[in-house]
Amino acid sequence: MDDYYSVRMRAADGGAHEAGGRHISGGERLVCKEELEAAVQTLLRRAMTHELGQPDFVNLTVEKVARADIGQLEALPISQRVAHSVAEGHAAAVELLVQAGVALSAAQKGVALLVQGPAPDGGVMRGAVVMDADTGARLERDPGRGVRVAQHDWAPDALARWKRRVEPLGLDQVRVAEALALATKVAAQAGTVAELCWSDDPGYVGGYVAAATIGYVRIAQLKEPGSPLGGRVFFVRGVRNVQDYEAVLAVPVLIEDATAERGVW
Ligand code: PML
Repeated sequence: MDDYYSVRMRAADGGAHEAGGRHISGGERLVCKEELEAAVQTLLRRAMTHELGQPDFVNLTVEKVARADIGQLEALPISQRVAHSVAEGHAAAVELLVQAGVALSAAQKGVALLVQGPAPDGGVMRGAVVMDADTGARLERDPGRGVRVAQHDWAPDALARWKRRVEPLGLDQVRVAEALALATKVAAQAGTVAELCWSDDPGYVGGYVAAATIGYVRIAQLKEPGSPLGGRVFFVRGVRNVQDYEAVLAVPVLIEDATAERGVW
């Protein structure tokens, strides 16, 4: 079996070192050797052409991963909720989070946190908030960094199949595929109750709520156009050690597409 390569990118400005600066963009790939060069190029292009501006710091790392160490997960089924306004989108998000098992007050707190900007300076974080699904307490050790999900991607054939299937719905977009892969990994992790996400790209107002119980539910509008605020909240239960939780989120997995056989998207 050929080895794979994990490719990670983080771009920032206002501080040319790993820890500092304003987060601009990031990306994760897990690819075979033949796809490595293209994956690096695509992530570098993303870093250098982001709508938030040119970074003065780009960290690109490439790491070999033994094929035998890579697990496999089935992509969550995908569905969509209409929202004609931000208020409607937030109401849908809270309703879905509660349906997935998050306490109402914690769900509302998660939404409010992404609205206000979850980092200590009121901006976006590099990773995700980890929130107690019952109390709404924030659990991540560094609220500027949060936790990151690493070493995941679509299995090459699975992505092509999934894209063909969702193309009639207009969902065959890199952004949706990447978000679905990440959400699938987070939802499968012991301790996760649900995830809330909306984009921090000013030009993209959509997001989703995802959980093993409800699948990946896209919500059309969760913020006003032009807003640079967004991010991810992982609602958890029974997670005693966030470092251990994050370590499992970095275990390599490839996402398979088996939803077609189950008759759902
Ligand atoms: C979707 O529309 O389903 C994808 C939302 C992803 C938001 C995060 C991002 O900007 O990538």
